[in-house]
Amino acid sequence: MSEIAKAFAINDALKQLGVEKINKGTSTGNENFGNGAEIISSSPVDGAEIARVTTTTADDYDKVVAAAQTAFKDWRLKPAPLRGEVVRQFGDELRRLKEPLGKLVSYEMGKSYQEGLGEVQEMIDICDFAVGLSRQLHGLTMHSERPGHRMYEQYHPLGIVGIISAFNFPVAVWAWNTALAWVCGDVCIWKPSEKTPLTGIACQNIIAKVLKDNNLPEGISCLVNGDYKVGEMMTTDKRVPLISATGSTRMGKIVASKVGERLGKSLLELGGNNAIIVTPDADIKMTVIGAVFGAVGTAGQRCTSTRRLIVHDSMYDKVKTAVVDAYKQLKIGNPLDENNHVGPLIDKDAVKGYQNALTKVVEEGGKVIVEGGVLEGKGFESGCYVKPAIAEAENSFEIVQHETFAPVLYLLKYSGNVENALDLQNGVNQGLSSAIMTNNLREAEHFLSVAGSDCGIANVNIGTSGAEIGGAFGGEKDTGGGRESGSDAWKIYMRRQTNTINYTTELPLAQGIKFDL
Ligand code: UN1
Repeated sequence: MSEIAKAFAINDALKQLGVEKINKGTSTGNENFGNGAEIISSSPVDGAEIARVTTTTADDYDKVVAAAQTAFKDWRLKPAPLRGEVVRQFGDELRRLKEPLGKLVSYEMGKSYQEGLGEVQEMIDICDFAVGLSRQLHGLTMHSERPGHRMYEQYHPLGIVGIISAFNFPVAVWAWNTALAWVCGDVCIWKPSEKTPLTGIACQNIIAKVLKDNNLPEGISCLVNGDYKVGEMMTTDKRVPLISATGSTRMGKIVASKVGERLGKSLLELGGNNAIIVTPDADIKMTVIGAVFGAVGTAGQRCTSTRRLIVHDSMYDKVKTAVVDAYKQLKIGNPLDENNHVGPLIDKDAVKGYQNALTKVVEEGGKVIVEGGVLEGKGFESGCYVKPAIAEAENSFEIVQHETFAPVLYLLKYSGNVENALDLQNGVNQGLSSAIMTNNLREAEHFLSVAGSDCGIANVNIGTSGAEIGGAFGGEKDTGGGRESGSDAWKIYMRRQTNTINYTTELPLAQGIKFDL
């Protein structure tokens, strides 16, 4: 074990979470199994192996689906507020285990400990939200056009929800989905990223205990592990009516077509290419904080990370100097040390993607103004630590159009009015998050109007990342169109049924059609 891991008492955290050196990566709740090859979970923090997790074979998968189907028959009959009570208990367990789980998230994924704790907090928040929601799964009552008829709608659970999550938010995105799906009466099968399998086991252990303590059937929460082949078992499986997938646009297109082929539902939360527009009326101090956190927080590995800064020409030099100066203050290193701002990328492939972006932007005519580079030497043995970089670029560059999951920020210039900035901002295929920095009401409202940002998230005087759970989260265009988390995102986890009841002795037909026998 490395000095870093020792100092951070990782072993204690693993013990508290019940994860071991070798873990069975398939679980129906009471039973853990997994007969497939092992995945090695290693930490990008120090390059050390944390543990191994066995993957899910086709037979294992069928066993999981059978347990989930059985559990659904029971779970769907429980009153929704009772399901909410179970989610409340899950939230309490997360409160109790916030520190060890936050530590494991940080160590396995490489984000700062503060962000690891923040991620567990998002899980707790969505549990609280779901508990309230369990008493609010409302449908509407409509007026029938026929006398003596009553029409209303109700929402029923779908059945099995398949969740495919990404490495960058290894636990929160699962919780957004699963906490809502559970109160809706669904059961879940989760495939975490093969880059962060251990946090998945830790979460499954937490919920399995809650379900057991409540004498609930196993199978309400299930876990599978493996690469895209295990994902494909889920996406092609008619027994799984909804697939919620988070990841790249490339992956999302494959998921959408597989699920679409069988007319299943998919909830897609895919790539972003998020911009902050900085207008002549922007507060520079706020702009710098928003832009720098957005670009380098989580080492640029959020789907909401700020990739483009679109600055008015009258402010350009000022903003450029302020942001470049701020980058000079950044400390890169062990993310478990609170003094550091930027931790490692997830793995060496991500480092390659980062290097490629910096080469490409220069090839296309851009100019690097904050040099990047891979850090070497003591503390950087994992080979995953990179320097956050900034390049002046054009929106039309191929590399600027592409989402690179790394701390590379492109500076773009606009002139004239805010419409010109919006043309740039909307001029990419992705449509997740967007922001404007301005104290000008007209510009702000225009940005939010129908002619403004085309993204699922549009913020004023806030950066692009760090959304709260209360709003619906997701985006348009190549981001996939899905909405998770707050607002009425719960509706995708349920099927809507329209019910019309005739309490007369006649049988009038709708639209006044006569059909007399
Ligand atoms: C993601 O990167 O997939 O808004 C999710 C944010 C976080 C969630 C990001 N609350 O940045």
